Amino acid sequence: MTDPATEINFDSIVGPTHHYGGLGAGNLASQRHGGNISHPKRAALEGLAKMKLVADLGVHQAVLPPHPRPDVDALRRLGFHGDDANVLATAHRHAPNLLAAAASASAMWAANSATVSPSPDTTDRRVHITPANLTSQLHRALETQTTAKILRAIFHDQNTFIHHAPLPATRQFGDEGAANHTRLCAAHGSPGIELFACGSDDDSPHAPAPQRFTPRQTHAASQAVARLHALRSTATLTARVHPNAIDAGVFHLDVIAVGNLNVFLYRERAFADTSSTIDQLRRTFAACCDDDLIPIEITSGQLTLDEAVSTYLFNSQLLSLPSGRMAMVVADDCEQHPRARAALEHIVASHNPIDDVHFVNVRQSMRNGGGPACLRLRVVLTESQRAAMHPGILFTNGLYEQLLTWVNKHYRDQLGPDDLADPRLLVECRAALDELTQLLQLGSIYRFQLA
Ligand code: SUG
Repeated sequence: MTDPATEINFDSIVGPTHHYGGLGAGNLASQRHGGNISHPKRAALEGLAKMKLVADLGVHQAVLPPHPRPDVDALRRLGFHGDDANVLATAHRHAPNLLAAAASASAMWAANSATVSPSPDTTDRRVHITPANLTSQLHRALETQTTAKILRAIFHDQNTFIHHAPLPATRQFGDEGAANHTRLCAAHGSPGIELFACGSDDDSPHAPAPQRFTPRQTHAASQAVARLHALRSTATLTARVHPNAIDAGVFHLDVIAVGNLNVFLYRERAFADTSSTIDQLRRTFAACCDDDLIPIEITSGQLTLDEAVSTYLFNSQLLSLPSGRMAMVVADDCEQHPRARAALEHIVASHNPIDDVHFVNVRQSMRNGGGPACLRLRVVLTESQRAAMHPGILFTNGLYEQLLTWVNKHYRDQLGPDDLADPRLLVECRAALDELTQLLQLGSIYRFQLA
């Protein structure tokens, strides 16, 4: 009997401390908006509305809970002491950048939480999960342990899911998770090929490197994840993102390419050697998936590199619908941008399975460099594997209503840099997360709940 597989989009609920810290390395939007007033309630509601849209399209949707912030334990590890209020006040006075990092709600970008390889791709037929170490920046590196804990709580069945430890937390193994990983296949439940993208490669020290921004994902990290996940080497590819793209603000592959099933949408010169990468993808896909890849190239004439980064057209969710066709969920910045809109019209009009575009307002996240695709982690599971995961996180209309009430009850309308030191914010955040774990029936997953 067949056990059909489908993709579940796991979106992180935007946390109550969503703010603009100017923290994102190589991330132009984050740098531009650093210090601005943020709107956490609006951000969380925008995220929920996107989840509702995806669920209403008939695509499986689930949630990940936010992380407790500000992370006072991290500030204590950096030498701030006293009670929580004192830790926050002294960090605010002496190192506001560290407080901003410790308060970041960056776990909202679930695409960076982990790399997941579904069972048809792995030689032991289990689902492999590696939380990203996110070593490139402090605020993101603080996510890893909590992410690992949350993923273990959700995917708890050891016969089905294998949880690997994050890679060693050194620059050599800088890993930013699924944002640099694309799976292509003929059907979700059949063996696919996995493309890993990196920004630097110790094996090719003479290859041109970005001059302005340090790449976040290394070749060594991608290779280690591929090994851990027991992927077939013949079905695994690594490619370097073009150094000029990284310098223009493409800090993850998902800022310049997106794939689903047999479709790969990318911008010309996304990779250091795009034509050879696409050629390799075609050949590997044909050999492993017994089907033809449909590459869709957007040219520089259609969208310049700067336009790709400012509109985030490629940071769209490319979804398989129950009808067998595909739809894109796109940031509404593209709707306002005539050339991005024209590129989307061209995609829909061309001969490929994509025939619909849905615009979403995720502007609070976009101002920190996170579009629709950044906000979700894709997990392909068979029906029986889905039954083996914690059900409380599945997005239903009932959960949606509960989450709306929960956000409206607990979230502030706005936050500025000074608010991060307010000890009441910490208390509010803990109360909110404590209630959320009950809503999601996750038990006590946060350290503060064990104290
Ligand atoms: O790592 N922004 C995130 C955005 C991550 C987007 N994810 C994907 N492309 N998949 C980052 O740069 C900004 C936080 C701040 O500035 O407050 C930030 O971390």
